[in-house]
Amino acid sequence: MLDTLEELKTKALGELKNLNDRSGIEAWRVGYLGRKGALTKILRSLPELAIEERREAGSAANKLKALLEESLTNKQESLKKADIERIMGESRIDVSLPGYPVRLGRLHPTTQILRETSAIFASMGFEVVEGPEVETDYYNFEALNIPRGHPARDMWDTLWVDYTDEKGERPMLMRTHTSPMQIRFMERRRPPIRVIMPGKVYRYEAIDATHESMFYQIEGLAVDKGITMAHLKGTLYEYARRLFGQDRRVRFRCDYFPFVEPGVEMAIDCFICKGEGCRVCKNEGWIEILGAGMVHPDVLRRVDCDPEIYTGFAFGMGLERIPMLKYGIDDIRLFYSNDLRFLEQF
Ligand code: FA5
Repeated sequence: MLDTLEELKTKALGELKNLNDRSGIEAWRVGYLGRKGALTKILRSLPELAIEERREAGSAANKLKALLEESLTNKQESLKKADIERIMGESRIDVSLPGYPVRLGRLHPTTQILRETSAIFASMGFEVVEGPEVETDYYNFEALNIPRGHPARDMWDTLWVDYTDEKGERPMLMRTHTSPMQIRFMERRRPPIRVIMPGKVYRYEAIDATHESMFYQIEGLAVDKGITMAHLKGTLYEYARRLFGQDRRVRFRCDYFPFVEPGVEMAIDCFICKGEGCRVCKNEGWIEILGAGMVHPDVLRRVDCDPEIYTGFAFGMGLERIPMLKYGIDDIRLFYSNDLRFLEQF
């Protein structure tokens, strides 16, 4: 019996040594240690042996069982380790390498200027309010002294919303300026009023270096007792100085807008040619950035505000023109064409 056990040991360990796959190892286990395995059979036959032989053979068989079980565990462990090494080698994971840097986004130049502008006006006591981009004819034109058929409608090439009301008219449009917010705000609030109202506006426009069909405006409105043109000029001078520095020149000239009287336009000297004339300023030396004026008495009356008691100023500024001036950007089309080479400079 001892010889049989010795033979079994040599055979089993020899076979196990050459095995390299899980199914082979499992077959080996079943063959030697399973319910009908070779060693199990020997262990079961021990009671048939004579008492002397049984003791010796029993001890040897149990030792062999322990040896085979331990060898099996070792083999399984080394196989697992080899598997891990193979996977690590294949996918080349080096956990000690630093990770990829996270690319941080940044604020769009329009957003940056909008925030800077809002902060400057806020420091002068103006609040910030937003309004709808799809407007009615009433707020965009009628309430601003521009009735149907008025030639001033030609100043704003309008994108109309494809909607017809019961009277067969098209009353909805994409707002062409932020001025409708003057009416919306004054309908709800009594003077004293100091507010800026930024947002997108839309025009059916021939696009060039300084004209887009979608751009931002900031509307400003101040209504109170005793507001004069001097307040308008002082406020806008202060804004220009804070944003562009003391040496920038500012020009006010008479202009016409039906909802202000008198009306002006404000321009800043061209940053490219320093006033000598170039493509960007269309050889004028100046770039117009806003329209402004004293709120028309009829506009005040329309919102139940007595023009004998209250006066006010309003302005509407093209927002993209501000970073163009500040950073020397010579084409407005760069703002919304999503070119990272441009956007990453801000
Ligand atoms: C208006 O839109 C008036 N609502 C401004 C106003 C408000 C006047 C309050 C009086 C009182 P205008 O069409 O000129 O005005 O536009 C105002 C500014 O928007 C311009 O000075 C210019 O800076 C900018 N702007 C106009 N058209 C474009 C365009 N196509 N692309 C980019 N900016 C533009």
